[in-house]
Amino acid sequence: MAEAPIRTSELAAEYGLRDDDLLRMYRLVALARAIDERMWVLNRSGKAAFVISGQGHEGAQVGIVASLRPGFDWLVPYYRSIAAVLTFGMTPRDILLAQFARAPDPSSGGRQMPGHYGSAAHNILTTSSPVATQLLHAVGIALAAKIRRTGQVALTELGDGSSNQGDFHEGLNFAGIHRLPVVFVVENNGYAISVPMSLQVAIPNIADRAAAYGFPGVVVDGGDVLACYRAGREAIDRARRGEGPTLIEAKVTRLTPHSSDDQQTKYRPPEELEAERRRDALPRFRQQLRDAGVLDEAREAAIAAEVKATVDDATDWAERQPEPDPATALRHVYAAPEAE
Ligand SMILES: Cc1ncc(C[n+]2csc(CCOP(=O)(O)OP(=O)(O)O)c2C)c(N)n1
Repeated sequence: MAEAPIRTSELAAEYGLRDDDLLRMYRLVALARAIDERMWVLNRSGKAAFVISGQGHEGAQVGIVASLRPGFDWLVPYYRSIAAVLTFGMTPRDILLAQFARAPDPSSGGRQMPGHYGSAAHNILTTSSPVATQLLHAVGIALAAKIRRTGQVALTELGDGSSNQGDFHEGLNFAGIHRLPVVFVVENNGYAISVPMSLQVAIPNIADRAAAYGFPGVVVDGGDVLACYRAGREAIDRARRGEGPTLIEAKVTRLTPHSSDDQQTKYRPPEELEAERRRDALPRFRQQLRDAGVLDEAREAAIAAEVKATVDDATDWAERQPEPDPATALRHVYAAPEAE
């Protein structure tokens, strides 16, 4: 059978993309959502101790990270970065290994709590629990890239609440002074656990803080995958050209409680939760691709079936993997001699 020609719809052309790029992004958003939903099922059925979710953040992450070069640039994630690490090369099996805390888990060998993604093989730095510390790591990586003239870009993600930590301001200040190749992505979901934006900061946009450090701050609708793609591409290109950092604030929505240990109905009214669903990137992107003639029923069904099979495989396979050997409990805690 002859291969179907690669189409470029008007929508794809508007963003300098091809239809298969759009479909790849759509699949990643759908895949991240399906993995996330599976993690909650595993938690509620007693198989996974803890879940911290990226539901409502996927479109922003896929769109923004799409312009990084996997295996060359650096991604410094946080606990909601499931879609970002998938876009940058981690696999659904990798995510599920972390969720089950199994020995082959690339993030930490089953040692960290779930949601602390990392992969040495993919230039994804290990996630650290204290929020905003990752900014300083990304700034350090960007400094090294500048000194070594590698052309690499570091991109880090964080929440709105994390932008009130001292680390955030120190990191942005240093990056601004030295014009480092780093992109800061604040995924503003309106809450830091139960604390709403209005009680966290006295300004409407976190992006405005970039002005104090001498580089652009950009606000983007985090439910609009292609707007995020454009913002990410511009920031990454700018960093690679040596023009310095960008702060992107993606206004996203948090569709789940803060974590599996939280009950958001205690502090979010039902009308708010209902309204938030309308901002979700997944159905919006699906409709956009249907309207543009990129996604038809058959394609949509094929992607859904493939995503389900992939998540089932990752779940069953990861669950069968061995737990870490207790004798190795101190590995990665203390520096080991080089030749052991
Ligand atoms: C330094 C530090 N303080 C407090 C915590 C506990 N904590 C974990 S997540 C979180 C909320 C962070 O909110 P935000 O940055 O808006 O991210 P979100 O979880 O909303 O995506 C807090 C306070 C922490 N992990 N580290």
